[in-house]
Amino acid sequence: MVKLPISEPEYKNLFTMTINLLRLGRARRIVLTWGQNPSDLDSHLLVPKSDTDGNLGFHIFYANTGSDNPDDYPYAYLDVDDTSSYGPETITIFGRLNQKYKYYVHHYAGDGDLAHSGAVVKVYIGNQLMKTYNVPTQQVSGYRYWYVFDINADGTITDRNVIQSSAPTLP
Ligand SMILES: [Ca+2]
Repeated sequence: MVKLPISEPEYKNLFTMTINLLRLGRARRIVLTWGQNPSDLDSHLLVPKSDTDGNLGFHIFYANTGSDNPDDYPYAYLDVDDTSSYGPETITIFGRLNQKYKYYVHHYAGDGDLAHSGAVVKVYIGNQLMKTYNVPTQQVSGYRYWYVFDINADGTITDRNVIQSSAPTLP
């Protein structure tokens, strides 16, 4: 019989921790930063419905931040709502559902507009930088949504990168 150098509960804890670290290593992180103005940009992620539940999808934003438990739908969460310039705001996606996601930024409050915000969105898988988006520099007055990208059902990313008048919606 093999004797473990640690107790069974300790072993189970170590196992769970290791699995969670592996998951974090594959997690996608979407990081939004910006300049001084406007003071409050917001990160939004539209998560499709789960494969098993009959839900209608999930809208992650400051008032509905998702779950930081990788086992719980929507398998994604927003860490903070920065309201006083610069960011960062980070949305982490632990597990990807095999349907389309949409990510966008909303100019919620503050002077100026998106095109002059200096906003940048970076997408990482683990610690590897996969994509960098700079906000378009042409602004239509009153347009407050920067639709940045989709994550497709197969995991590839489709660039959108447009400033528009309304928020994207779930399919
Ligand atoms: Ca914010």
